[in-house]
Amino acid sequence: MNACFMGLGYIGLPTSIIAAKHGINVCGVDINTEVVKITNQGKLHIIEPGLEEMLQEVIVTGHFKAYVEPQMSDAYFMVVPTPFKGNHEPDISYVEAATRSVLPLLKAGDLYVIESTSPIGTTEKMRDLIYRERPELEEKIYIAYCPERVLPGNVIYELVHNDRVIGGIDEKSTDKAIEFYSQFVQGTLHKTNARTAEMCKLTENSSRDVQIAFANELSLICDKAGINVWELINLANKHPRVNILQPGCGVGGHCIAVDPYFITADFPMESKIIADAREINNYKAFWCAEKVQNEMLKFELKHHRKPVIAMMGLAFKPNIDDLRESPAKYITTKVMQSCSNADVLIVEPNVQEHKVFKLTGYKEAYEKADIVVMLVAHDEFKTLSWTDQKVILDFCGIYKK
Ligand code: SAJ
Repeated sequence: MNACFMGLGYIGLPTSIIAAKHGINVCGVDINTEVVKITNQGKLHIIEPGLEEMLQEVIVTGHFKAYVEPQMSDAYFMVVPTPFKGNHEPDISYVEAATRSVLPLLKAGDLYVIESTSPIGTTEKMRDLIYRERPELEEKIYIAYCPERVLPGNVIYELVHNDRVIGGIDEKSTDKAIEFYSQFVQGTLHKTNARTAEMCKLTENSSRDVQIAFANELSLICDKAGINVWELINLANKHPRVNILQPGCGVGGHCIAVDPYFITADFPMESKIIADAREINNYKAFWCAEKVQNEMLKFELKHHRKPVIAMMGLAFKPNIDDLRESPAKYITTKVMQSCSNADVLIVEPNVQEHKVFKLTGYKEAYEKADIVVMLVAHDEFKTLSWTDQKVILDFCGIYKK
């Protein structure tokens, strides 16, 4: 069987490598020629443990090759980004462009699947586009939506073991897609229709956003009330039916901070909690930046000099090197802009070098700083002991015990 994956990013690349590892002849496509070049050299352009060895293996067996243009296959997978536009409206232009580029290759009996996170109705829109441009294929190809659920850093395991939801535009499409994924997925493949599968992906990430917003809201209340929010959540979670997540300096990444807008853009009247959660989580980062600025002013008034500040962490979550949509990065930038020459030491132990931020080692920054701002709960930071000699703003629960 030949399969063509459109998009060799954080999801498309691992999925196509796993498919190739299971004996499928894979053509991986990316519009970025550099990505295609280095992928064919057996090198990863993303960070994912264990994946590079697997890439080299499937290149040697001849099951995987990367291209700039799609090649004739039996199945086509759209695994391209779906960002949002300025007003938080979803932008499905990449899905559409990828679909248009496989259109001339489609033939009767082929499978077409969208994996990209998409607003409700996208699969039906692409079905209409395909049938409009290739009317002879109407009812002759299989069209389905199958979102991914993997957590970066644990992709190889999760791609194989997580359950998946698969929704076709009709039952035979669902069955055909299930047949494909069952070649390498060991988790259960759950059947539904395309619209439910699209909404399911948005629901999963919105649910997490709402739950984190609840924790972040508690952190704001507790700060005013003089209560340790970490102790509070720990105690509340002792109730058998309560399971509150952890507050932090905001919600980042390219999924949870983005996907809820795909619901709110289409259903603004109905999606009140989902919209509020987005606002609360965005506000939390702004609030953290204000807190730091206030502490800087207090320090200056008391000591008649500017403080040295350590901004601990830039990544969007603990123990990764991914800085995209990171609230820690936003807070650090805001503090730097307002610091009027105070000494700001920036720490990110998972990144060697950065184009914009001059990085300092975490121990050195901690030692030198008057104000230490814990932004991301990286393991390294947990080795730094609490001291009353410094002002420590712990936004991510390093010292929760
Ligand atoms: N966060 C908190 N408190 C928590 C948990 C997370 O503040 O208790 C923050 C993190 O620091 C981070 C953000 O939320 O800034 C998102 O991190 P995450 O670990 O919750 O999720 P992602 O974005 O890495 O991956 C999510 C996952 N979705 C769900 O857990 C429902 C993953 O399974 C999806 O595949 C991925 O989105 C995606 O691609 O959609």
